[in-house]
Amino acid sequence: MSEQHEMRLATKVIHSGQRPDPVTGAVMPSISVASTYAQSSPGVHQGFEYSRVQNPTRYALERMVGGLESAGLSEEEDPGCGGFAFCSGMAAIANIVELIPAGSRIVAMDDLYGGTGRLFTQVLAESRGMRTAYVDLTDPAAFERELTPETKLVWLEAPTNPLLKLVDLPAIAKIARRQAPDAILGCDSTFTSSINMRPLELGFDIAMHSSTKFMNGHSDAVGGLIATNRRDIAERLRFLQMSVGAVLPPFDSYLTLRGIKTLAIRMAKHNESSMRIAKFLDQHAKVERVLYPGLPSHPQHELAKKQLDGFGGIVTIFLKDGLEEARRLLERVRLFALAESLGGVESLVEHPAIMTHASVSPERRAELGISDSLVRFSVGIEDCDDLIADIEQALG
Ligand code: P1T
Repeated sequence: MSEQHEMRLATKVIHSGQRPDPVTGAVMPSISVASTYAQSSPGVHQGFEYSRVQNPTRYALERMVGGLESAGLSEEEDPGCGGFAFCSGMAAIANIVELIPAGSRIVAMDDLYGGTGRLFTQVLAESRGMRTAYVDLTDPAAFERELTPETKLVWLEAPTNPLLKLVDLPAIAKIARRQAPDAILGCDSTFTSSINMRPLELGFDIAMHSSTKFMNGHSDAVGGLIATNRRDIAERLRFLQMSVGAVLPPFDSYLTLRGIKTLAIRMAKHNESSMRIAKFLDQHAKVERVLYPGLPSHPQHELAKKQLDGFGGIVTIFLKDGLEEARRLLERVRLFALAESLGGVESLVEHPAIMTHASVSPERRAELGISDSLVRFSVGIEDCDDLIADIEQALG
């Protein structure tokens, strides 16, 4: 691993945790589909017993994730070097919450993917008595007020979905370590991928991705990834992965690993084109306001410059004319597909209030500012001039 720490990210995405097949020399792992492995005597095997527990293709992906996120665990400490692959982003988050006792308090960012809030409030509150306080973590003082010693998990996204709010991770970590030393600090890094930000390097315990998005990047596999630099968490999470069984299957593990190989060049293009599109939209007469961390008008632009290695592939706008205008835009786009999800090579656009954040109550959406005039673009890696032309014609 020490060699891998010296690699830069564009090299890590190709080589982290990878080695040629010891038998054939193949430079990519095979898709290992066997559900079980032969033993020479009961309990005597080559480290593989049953595919839910150990799978070589999944391990190759997991070691990649551990390396990308600077988890720093050796293969002896954890077979995935601190990286874990689950069958969806939601399954990854659900397993993380299994790390803390029933009845625990969670302090979470107020702006979250709708499905995450639904899991905390409509599932885990009932099944495990979890109590979640939603706080605007852009304000560390507000976080400090909500943080009790009973808090067992701090959960946030940065930038958030869909409002692209940023959180000062080292500042949050400092307060949490002082006031709630038992709390596990987790960051959903879906919007940055491992290229634009790495939470473990900023004092957090867990980085998590919906790999359905940028990490895989090709809109052809649903998955969730986790990395941790804490041995105790890795050990428990490995146990949970085996016990709960929400593992990423071999073929999806292979696709995700293949996708990650181009992550660095894809993110460079997402970052570059999104900046251009954000500037274009910022000048457009029908647009009320553009939210993009790379624009000086973003309220946390200075933090974005400090904390992010790229401003990301998502641009969110408020239109002047509300739902009518939003509908017209969403029905008229030709290259951008009107669809949920984000982070793929193809450009997507969606309406958070009706689509991804429909599970957030209308009152809560109003409080947060997820209005009917809000539209979220996921900028793909097509020629940016074509994308701008598409938005221009759709806005009429
Ligand atoms: O869809 P799944 O792989 O289970 O991941 C859920 C998830 C978790 N975290 C964030 C920040 C997400 O954005 C998502 C999924 N989001 C969408 C489908 C979306 O369009 O926003």
